[in-house]
Amino acid sequence: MTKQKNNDAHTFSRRRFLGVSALTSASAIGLTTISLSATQKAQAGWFSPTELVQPQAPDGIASHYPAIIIGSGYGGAVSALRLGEEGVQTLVIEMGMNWNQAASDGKTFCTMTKPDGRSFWFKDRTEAPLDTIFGIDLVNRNIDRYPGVLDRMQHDGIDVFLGRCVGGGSIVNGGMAVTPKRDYFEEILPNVSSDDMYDTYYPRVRDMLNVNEVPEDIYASKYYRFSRVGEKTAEKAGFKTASVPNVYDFNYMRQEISGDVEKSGLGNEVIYGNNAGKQSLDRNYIPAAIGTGNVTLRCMTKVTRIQQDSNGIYHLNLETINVSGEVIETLSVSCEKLLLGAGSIGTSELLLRARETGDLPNLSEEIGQGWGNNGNLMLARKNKFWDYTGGQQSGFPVRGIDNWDDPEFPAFAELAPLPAGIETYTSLYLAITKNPERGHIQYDVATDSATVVWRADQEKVGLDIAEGLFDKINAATRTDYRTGLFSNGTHHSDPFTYHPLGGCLLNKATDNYGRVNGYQNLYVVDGSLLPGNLGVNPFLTITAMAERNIEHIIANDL
Ligand code: FAE
Repeated sequence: MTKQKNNDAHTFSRRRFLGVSALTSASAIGLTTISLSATQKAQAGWFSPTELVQPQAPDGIASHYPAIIIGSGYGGAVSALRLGEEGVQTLVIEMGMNWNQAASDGKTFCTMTKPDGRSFWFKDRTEAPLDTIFGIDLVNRNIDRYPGVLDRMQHDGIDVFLGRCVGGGSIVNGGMAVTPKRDYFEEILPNVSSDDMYDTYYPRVRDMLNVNEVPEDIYASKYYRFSRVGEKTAEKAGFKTASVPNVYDFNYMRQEISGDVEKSGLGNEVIYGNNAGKQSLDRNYIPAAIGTGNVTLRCMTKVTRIQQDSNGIYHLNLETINVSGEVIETLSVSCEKLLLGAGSIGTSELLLRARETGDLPNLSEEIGQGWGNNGNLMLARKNKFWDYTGGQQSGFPVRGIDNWDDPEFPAFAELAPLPAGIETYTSLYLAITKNPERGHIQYDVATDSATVVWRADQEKVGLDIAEGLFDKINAATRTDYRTGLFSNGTHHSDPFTYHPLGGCLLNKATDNYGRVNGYQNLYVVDGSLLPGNLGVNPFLTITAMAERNIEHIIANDL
């Protein structure tokens, strides 16, 4: 084991640089295994090539690792970097693609207005959360089946959107990096020191993810008129608004406005990936992890089964697919420490399958419980004609209506863009309501997959809160709701979430640091640890919690 922990900025940026070049060159020649070559490691001077654990084929992986991480989203990426810095040879397994190569149009990712196969995970047609503009079918398109970045999973009573690629949700999300209110954090996670989180881990991850706030000059531009109108109408009804920090680089956006660079955040590049200004995980944690020389990433490879032998070693079955979705290789790998970062649903599915099929029979009944949609729903209002919102809008939200502390209609409602290219006089909101309802995830033997169970009456609790709030805005501004955006003919979305949370709750299915009850050396590191409603968008908390937990695990379990 070769320790390389060194957090200084120079070392970090050198590792990140090496990792980015490894990701880019692997993407260029279609490799699914990405790590620093022995030559790069030797050139970097960190250790001699003879220290390599096992020789690897150009696109192969070793059969055994001290640590394996499933999933390359926030929880997986943080854990990979910290284990790599500690000198632990670690394999990260990711079912989605590594997106580091421009296609024939010169772009890595496609836009929301001209989607193609790069947008969705093996679908024939896009399934965007908004279906129509004024009832006209202008949003969704037929596409080629391809391992695109975004997935929409239909569950029992709710649809769940997920990132399916190297970087997980960081590639497809809106970049909103919000710290929860401290008193609410203490209420929902009473066993986690809020001093540690608010003084150490939240600041650390804000720094790592390059979180910044929109400067006044950009906010005053036409691209944020929709947001200023949203603030004005909310304030007219007596509501407070709050700044929403983002990982989109606003210095880059300023150059987009001046025309010095091509439009990216201002060019409809959001939920199908962003080609320039967004600081997703493939630009920070993941390349820095690979750059330690101790982390290997295997993409297009799904973990299908987890077993443990009598020596406590974990054995994983893997399937590698090609871009048509055909399985081209089946593999098995083993490890001493197994970390699950496959997201709320992916991690719960793997553990439920292992429990129900008898592979890991000592897993507790808590697996699959406590799932929540973070109170998510979308809703639209009309504005007066003088409150036009603009046909060109930034794709990255920066303000929200903060009504969280209201006992009657508690919600944090983000002022979301609707960059339709034409004037719509519409305010769109992504509301996070304080919905206390919880669903669960169950394993279906017949389909060998997990399903979220969420009832219509559970959804209605959130909708009632949101409508209570927006009824007041409509009354104060003498406006009404907007239909024609959602296929159900109403002014709000059908049950869906961008923020699946829970399924392996901290201090219920695991201990206070994500160690899974019933097994040694088995850890959960992602959003499945967190209670089903955080009050704000979740990735900052998932990342900060992963930093806290892996630090404790490295100090105590290695
Ligand atoms: P996640 O990022 O989902 O990563 C899990 C990874 O595991 C994925 O890459 C999967 O492909 C992979 N995986 C799953 N199963 C397997 C398997 N069996 N084998 C191998 N790999 C597997 O997990 N949050 C915010 O805070 N702010 C926002 O603005 C925001 N906007 C969003 C917009 C959209 C459209 C979506 C979909 C989400 C948004 N989110 C936002 C949510 C956020 O991205 C999400 O909470 C985190 O990405 C979850 O992080 P995890 O590490 O839990």
